[in-house]
Amino acid sequence: MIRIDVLTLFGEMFDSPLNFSIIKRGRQSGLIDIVLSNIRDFAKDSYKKVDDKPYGGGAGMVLMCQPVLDCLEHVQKQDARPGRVILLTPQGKKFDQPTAKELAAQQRIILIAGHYEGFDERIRIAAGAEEISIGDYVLSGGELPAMVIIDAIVRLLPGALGDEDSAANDSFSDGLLEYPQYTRPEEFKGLKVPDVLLSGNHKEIEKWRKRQAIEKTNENRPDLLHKYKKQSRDSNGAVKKIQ
Ligand code: 4HQ
Repeated sequence: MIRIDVLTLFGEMFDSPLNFSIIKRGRQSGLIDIVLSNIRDFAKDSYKKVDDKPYGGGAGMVLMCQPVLDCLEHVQKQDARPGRVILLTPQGKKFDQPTAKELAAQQRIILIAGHYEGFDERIRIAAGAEEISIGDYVLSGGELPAMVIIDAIVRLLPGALGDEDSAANDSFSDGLLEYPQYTRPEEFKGLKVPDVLLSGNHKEIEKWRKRQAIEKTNENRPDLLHKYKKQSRDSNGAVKKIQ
């Protein structure tokens, strides 16, 4: 069972996301153990202070080394497995599906979420932490990024998704966005389901879906299409035929 620790000042933010749907099922069925710890419990003074002004001046507050590192030491002692320590920060490496797969293969992960403030750099150094960002925008805290990462990991654990679902067909699994899907009725307010999907011709359906996936990726994520073309080159360096 994979263990994910989250160090945070706002554990209540996790209550709802961790208790619905696939994450709830994953916890109930023993696929994953999620342990929240409150950094403020490790504050030393009577005000429970965990942050302070930045040296050199500037706006905002900075999370102090002592409460975060004491909290980390405390959770590390709870389990013999060392665990990768990850700071959620916009300065980190961008989170993506390959990273989710890599993390889903770990035994233990420790996520550190700061709220409002950044981290004293010595937290990263002393903890031997990696830094991960979920995207190029600024949030008010690392809690939502921690939840995003947990969600992406849990659904990749063997047995987390029902039989009918599969992580294999997801967007990104082959480097392209997913093709468009349709369900009943065949016509809605004059909008028809493409004939090919009703044809029963599986080869033609497969070709149509591939073409649509490429068009969608070209339109919305040309950056992904460039990667896809590179990965699709054969041993002679020629681009494999896209039908
Ligand atoms: N923040 N990906 C600032 C983020 C963020 C992101 C988390 C805001 C950390 C201190 N984290 N706090 N984007 O914007 O991970």
